[in-house]
This record gives sequence, C-alpha cells and structure tokens, in this order.
Amino acid sequence: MTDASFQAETTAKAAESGANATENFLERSRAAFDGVVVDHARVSRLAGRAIQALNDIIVEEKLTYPEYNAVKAWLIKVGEDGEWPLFLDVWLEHSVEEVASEHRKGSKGTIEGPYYVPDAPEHAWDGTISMRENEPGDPLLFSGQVRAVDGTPLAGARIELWHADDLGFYSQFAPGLPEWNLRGVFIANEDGKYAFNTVRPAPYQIPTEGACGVLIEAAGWHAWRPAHLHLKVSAPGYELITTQLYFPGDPHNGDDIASAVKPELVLDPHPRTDGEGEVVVYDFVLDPE
Ligand code: MBD
Ligand code: FE
Repeated sequence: MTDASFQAETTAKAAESGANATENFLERSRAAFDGVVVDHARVSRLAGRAIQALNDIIVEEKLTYPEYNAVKAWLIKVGEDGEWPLFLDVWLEHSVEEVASEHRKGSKGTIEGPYYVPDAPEHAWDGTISMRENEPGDPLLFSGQVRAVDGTPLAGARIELWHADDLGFYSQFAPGLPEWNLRGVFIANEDGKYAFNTVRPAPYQIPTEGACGVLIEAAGWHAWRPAHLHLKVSAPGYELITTQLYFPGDPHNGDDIASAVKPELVLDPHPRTDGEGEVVVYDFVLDPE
C-alpha cells in the first residue's frame, strides 16, 4: 500500500468511527428510556440552567451574528456527522463520571467513551483476548486481583476489556476488523485473580474528519488521547466500575482531550522475564452496592 492510499484508508475508517457511535448508542439506550417517567421540575431546572448559562456567555462575550450562525451551522453538522456521542463523551462525560463516583471508597473509575459494546466473548481468568493472527502491538500480560473494600477476594468477578488496535481503531466502529477484535470478558479465579493476554494499544487521535475535528482545528486544539485500555469490572452485590488505564510516559497523559486521566489510573508495566512483551499488575477494589 502506498503512503497516500494508507492515509486515505485510515482517514475513511476514522470518520466512520465517530458516526457508528451514534447507532451503537441509540441501539443500547432505547431500552433504558422505556417507561421512564419525566420529572418536569428536574428537566425545567436543568434545561433552564443550561440555556441561561449559554445566554450569559452570549451577552458577556458579545457574540456576533456571524459567530451565532457559525455555531448554528456547526451544531447541525455534529448531528449530520453522527458525532453527538463523540462530542459529549470527549467534553462532558468526565464531569458526569466525577459526580457519579464521588461516594466511592474503592478503585477510581473514569469515562466509558463512545466505543463500548456489551456481550463480548467470555474467557477464563488466564485466557487471551480475541485478536488477529499477528495482531500488531507489543504483547501485554495483564494481571491482578479483584477485592472488596474490606479486602475479601471476589471469586468469579468479571473483568471486561476493550481497546483500540495498534493503529487506534476499535472493532465494530472502524471497518475491516474481526467483530470482537480486542474485546473480551475474563472471569477471575477462586482467589479473585486474573492474568490474561492482550497487546498494548497505541496513542489515539479522535476522528478529525467530522464536526469535532472542525472545532478542534478552529480552536487550535489537538485531538489526542493517551494510549488506553478500557475496562468494566463487576461482581454480584458490588458496584460496577467503568475505568481506563494508561501507560507511564505517554505524551498525552497530561493533556488528554477527554480529560479522563487520573494519577491512580497510570500503570507500571515491566518487561517480561518469561516471554515477549510486558507484564503489568493492577488490582481492582469494589464498593458494596
Ligand atoms: C475514545 O477511544 C475514547 O476513549 C473517548 C473517551 C473518546 C473518543 C474515543
Ligand atoms: Fe477509547
């Protein structure tokens, strides 16, 4: 493949990723909205405050008509490009997560982001995530233990992992990848332990071809997230943790566009002495429900 066609192909894949997140979200949220009773007072308060905050900015910043129309055109484009999930998860979800996890005494979590898919294949505590033959990226042995805040090991806990490949693409969002590539659930053993194989993901640029890219470019920001593993860790009777883990020394740990890095979430990997690649130990501590 020539450099130009590689560039064209990766650009096309990245553009679809943002839009496919809309379908994924709508699919999953339909059930969640079923039978929800609207609390008018709550909606009025929240929508009222949001609208007031925007009006305050317009007046304080003396927004011009050309600027107003540029915003209008851009908002229309976010919808047309299917990038509402991307926009919201990158720029707002971190605050939602902060509020939702305030009370927790166990492990820190962080945002889910737009690329989670439920029902990934299940493996034993010491399995290997679904990947292609010769999957690019350094092998990574991920090990540790799931415990309750009181120290009890949680036998049979579920550790669900999903992450981008070595080019920064997520299966089911970028075309051309096997359905469950780099997505899987591992079941902790009787001591709550796990030690499973994956590959180290690459630093990641959010799709820049759509509306979010237009904003990033217009503002002179960058589109990078540090390399990350996404996880959901759960056990019956305990609060599920949604989190991400990062790698030390990544140039974007300090300026993640999605503001999702916390110091507790940076791993400490070491070269393996018994094989290729790296090993990392990371334990999860769950709060009772
Ligand atoms: C991602 O992979 C991600 O984790 C977030 C939060 C936003 C966009 C892409
Ligand atoms: Fe991600």
